[in-house]
Amino acid sequence: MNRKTTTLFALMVVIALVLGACGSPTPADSGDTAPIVETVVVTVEVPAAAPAPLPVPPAGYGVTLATVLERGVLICGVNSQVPGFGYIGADGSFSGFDVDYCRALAAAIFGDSTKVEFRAVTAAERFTALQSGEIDVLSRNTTWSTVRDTELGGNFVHTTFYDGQGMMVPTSLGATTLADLEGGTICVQTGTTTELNLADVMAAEGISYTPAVFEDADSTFAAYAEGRCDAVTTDKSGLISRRTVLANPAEHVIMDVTMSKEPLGPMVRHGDDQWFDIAQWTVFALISAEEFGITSANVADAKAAPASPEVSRLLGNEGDLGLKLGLSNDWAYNIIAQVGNYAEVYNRNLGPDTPTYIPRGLNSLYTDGGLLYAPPFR
Ligand SMILES: N[C@@H](CCC(=O)N[C@@H](CS)C(=O)NCC(=O)O)C(=O)O
Repeated sequence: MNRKTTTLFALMVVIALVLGACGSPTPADSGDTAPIVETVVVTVEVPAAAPAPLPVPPAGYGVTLATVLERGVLICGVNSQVPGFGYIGADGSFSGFDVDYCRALAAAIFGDSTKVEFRAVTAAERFTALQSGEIDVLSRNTTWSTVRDTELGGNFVHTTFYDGQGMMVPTSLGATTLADLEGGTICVQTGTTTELNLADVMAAEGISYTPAVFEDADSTFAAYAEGRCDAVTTDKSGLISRRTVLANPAEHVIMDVTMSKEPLGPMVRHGDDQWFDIAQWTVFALISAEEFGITSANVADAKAAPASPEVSRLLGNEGDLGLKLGLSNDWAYNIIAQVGNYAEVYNRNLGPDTPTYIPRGLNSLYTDGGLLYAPPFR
């Protein structure tokens, strides 16, 4: 045999059989309680080895980050008609919870939260915009579902807002349950989970109704405001948001009914795991910062004197977590310094001091009874 082999190691297997431990029955008649220890030495011959090659990244890996870096700006698909989540002001500027996620992603990539271009997309056009590469990421009150995750070629990162579908009616209608809408007309937007859930829930409850279907939120809620339908349905967040821009919000009530689960969060294209990781860990950096009590106001102090090794890694003092994502090591520091932590983003857009106030509820940290929980930074 001309193959050069080397004995690399001898594997010593020490098998300790401790009778009576770990549930092993002690023979009743043994009378000997000393553990029996048997040592087996096995010599294994393996080829003089070259180091194992690193796994080859699949085609598509890294393409998105490279494209975004070369372009010098992130293109984020957002809503423009839902105040508090994605809204375009009279001056053309975008604001909202989903919009701030885009800014956080830009801060992670460029160290500059302003290097983002917002592209307003309707419900119906959003997935094509992502698939075609017109946008790098979709951050637009979009529900994570099986078909979107498979057939529509998307990957959802961690949910940023846990929601559920609701129903709004004029207070004067006096309707408090879905059954009260029997025979009525319900305004709903096309290209949404809303449209599909409405059909499911009403069929399951045996309630007949006529859907009035519209292309975007403005036309849906305009029809509702004109009395062309008895009720309007969408995510509760959307109802709370759009009620604030009705002529007289106090004349409309959101029923105490939850028709579905709507986990809303950012979506990226299939096929680029590096980009997915960046989008995903941007969410976790926001949540983690809230868990650690790190805010835009104290992040510089937290970096100068980190309270724990994990904070040190999160803020890029130790380790190379940013480099592993393909970013600089201060990526999370930049997110927190420029955009804030999850609570700051939430409160800026949906907090008690905003017109679109939504109590945190399920969107609280797990330590406060919510569902937000970031994996370890290590
Ligand atoms: N979360 C649901 C519904 C999202 C949705 O598109 N909601 C409407 C009603 S609030 C909306 O945002 N419309 C704004 C627009 O089309 O510009 C989904 O992902 O399908």
